[in-house]
Amino acid sequence: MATLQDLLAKQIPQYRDKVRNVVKKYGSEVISQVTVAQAYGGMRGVKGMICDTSVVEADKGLIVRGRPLLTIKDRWPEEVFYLLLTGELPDDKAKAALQQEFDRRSQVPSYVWDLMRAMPPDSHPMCMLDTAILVMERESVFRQSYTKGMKKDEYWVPMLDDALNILARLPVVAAGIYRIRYKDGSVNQWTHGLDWGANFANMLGLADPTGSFAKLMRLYLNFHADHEGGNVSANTCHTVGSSLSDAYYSVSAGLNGLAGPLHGLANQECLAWIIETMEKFGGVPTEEQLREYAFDTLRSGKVVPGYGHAVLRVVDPRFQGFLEFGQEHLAKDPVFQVVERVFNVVPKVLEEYSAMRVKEGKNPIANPWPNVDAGSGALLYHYGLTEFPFYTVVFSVSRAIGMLSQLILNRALGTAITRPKSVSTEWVMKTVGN
Ligand code: HAX
Repeated sequence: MATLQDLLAKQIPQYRDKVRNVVKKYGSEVISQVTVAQAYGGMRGVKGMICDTSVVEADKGLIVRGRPLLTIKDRWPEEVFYLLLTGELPDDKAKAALQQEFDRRSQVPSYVWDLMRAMPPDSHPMCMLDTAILVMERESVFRQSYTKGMKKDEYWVPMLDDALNILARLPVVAAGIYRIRYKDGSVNQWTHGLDWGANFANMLGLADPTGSFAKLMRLYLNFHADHEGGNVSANTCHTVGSSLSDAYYSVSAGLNGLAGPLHGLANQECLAWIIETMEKFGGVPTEEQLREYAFDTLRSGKVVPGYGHAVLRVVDPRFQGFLEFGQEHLAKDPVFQVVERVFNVVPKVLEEYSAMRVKEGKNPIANPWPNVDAGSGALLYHYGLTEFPFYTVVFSVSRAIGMLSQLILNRALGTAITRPKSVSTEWVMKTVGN
C-alpha cells in the first residue's frame, strides 16, 4: 500500500520537473500588470504567486485540484488534505493509514494545557489557539532537521512530519480550548479509530444523539480547508514559511490573520448580526425589517458581515452547501430561517447601496452575494455551539489543512523567499507624474 509519504515521494520529482520546465519555457512572459490603485488596494487581482492546491474562480467558486467543491462535499476533511497535497483522493487503505498517523500523533504536550489554563480567562480563543500552536514549536522536526543540516531537496519531508503532528493535535487543542474557556475545564481525549471531523465534534463534548453534529463538522472542516493562495491566512503562512520558518511559526502566523474581522472573524460577526436582528424585532424579522436593518448597518459605516468577497462574484458554493445542510437538518430553526431570509434580502440591498456609493464617487461593492461566513454560524449555533468567539477557531482547525498543504508543496519546490518590491508615494507621484 502506498502511504501519503510514498505517493508524494513519487510525485514530487515530476512536479519539480514540470515547474522547472514551465519557468524555463515561459519565464519571461507577462501574466499580470499592477496599477497604482492595486498597489494601494491590497494588490487585489494582481497575479504574483503560485498555488497548486486549489483555485477560486470568480464565477464558480472553489475548485480543489480540478474538482468543484460541491462535487467533493461528502468527503472527509482528511481526504481533502490528501487531495490538496497529491491531486488524488485516497482509497480506503490510504485513508485508514492517514487515520492511523493521526491516532499515533494526537498526544498534546502537557505544557500546552498548563499555558492555556494560565492565560487570562477573557483571552480570545483565537489568541489561545495561536499561542498553543506557537508554543509547540519546540516539537518542530523541520527546525531540528534544518539545524542538523538537511539538503534542500528534503525540506518537504520534515515539513510533512510537522504538518501531520499539527493536524493530529489541532482538533484536540481547539476542543480543549473550548472546554477550558467555556465549559468545566476538563479536556477530552482523541478517540483512536474515529475520523478527524467526528473526533473534533466528540471532543467538544456537545450532545449529538443523531450524529448530525459530527456530519456538520466533517462538512465544515472540508469547506474551510483551502481557498487558493492569496487570502490573508494562506498568504501570511506562505510568506512566513518562505523564510524557512517551520510549520508552527507559519501556521500560527496565518491564523493570526484569520482572526481579523474582514477575514475569518466575519463568521463570529455574522451570527451576532443575525441574532441582533432577532432581538431587535422580537423573533424572525420580516424581509422589510431586514432590509431596514441592513441599510441601518451600512449607513452607520459598517459592513454587512458574510456578504461580499475579494475574488468571488457569485454565491459562494460553500454558503450553498451549508444552506442545503440547514434545509435538510434544521429547516425549522428560527436562526437558520433568518439566514435564509437575509439571503433573500441583502444582495438586493448591497446592489442598491453600491449604486448610491458610485453616485457619491466611491467604489462599487464588487460582489453582493454571501460568502462562506453568512450561514455557517447558524448551523453551529443550532447544535449548541453558541459561543461566537469560538467560531473562528473551528474555521482555523480546517484552514490549517490548506495552509499546511501549501507549505509542504512550497518546500518541495524550493519556492523562493517572498520579497515583492514596495514603492513610496513620492516615487509614484514622480514616476507616474512624469
Ligand atoms: N458591506 C458593506 N460594504 C461592503 C461589503 C459589505 N458586505 N463588501 C464590500 N463592501 C465595500 C468595501 O468595504 C469597500 O468599501 P471602501 O472602498 O469604502 O473601503 C467597497 O465595498 C469595495 O470593496 P470590494 O471590492 O467589493 O471588496 P474587497 O475586496 O475590498 O473586500 C471583503 C472584500 C470580504 C473584505 C468585503 O466584502 C467585506 O468587508 N465583507 C464583509 C466582511 C466579510 O464577510 N468578510 C469575510 C470574507 C470571507 C472570508 O475571507 N472569510 O474568511
